[in-house]
Amino acid sequence: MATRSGKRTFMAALVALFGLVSQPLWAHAHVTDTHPDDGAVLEQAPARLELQFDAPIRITRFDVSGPQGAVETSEDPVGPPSERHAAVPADTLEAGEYQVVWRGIAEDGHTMSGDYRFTIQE
Ligand SMILES: [Cu+2]
Repeated sequence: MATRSGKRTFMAALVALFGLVSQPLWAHAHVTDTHPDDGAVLEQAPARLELQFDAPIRITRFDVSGPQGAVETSEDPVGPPSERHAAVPADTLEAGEYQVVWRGIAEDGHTMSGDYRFTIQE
C-alpha cells in the first residue's frame, strides 16, 4: 500500500475528510429576506426596515438614506449577532427613493455587505 498512488489516495482522502470536518460550525450567512423587498414600490411608508439572514450575523453598519439624505432610525440594528435585524425610522418616511446599505460579520468571520432600495409613492 506504500505505493505512490496509494499515498496520493490517502492524502486525497485526508484532504476530503478535513474538508468535511472543517465544514463551518460557524456558518456563512446569506440574506433570506429584506423589508421592504428590494425594488419594492410602496403606497405607504414602512414602519420598520428589516434584514433577515439564514444564520446569525453581527451588523456593523445599517445606513438608510432617502430624498433628504441620511434617515435617523430610533432602533439601531448594530448589536449582538442575530438572524433578524430591524431599524425603525425616527419619523414617518416621506415619498421618494430610499436605500439601505448594510455591513456585517458572519459567525465564520466573513465580512458581508449589501444594499437594497425601495420607493414610497407620492
Ligand atoms: Cu463565510
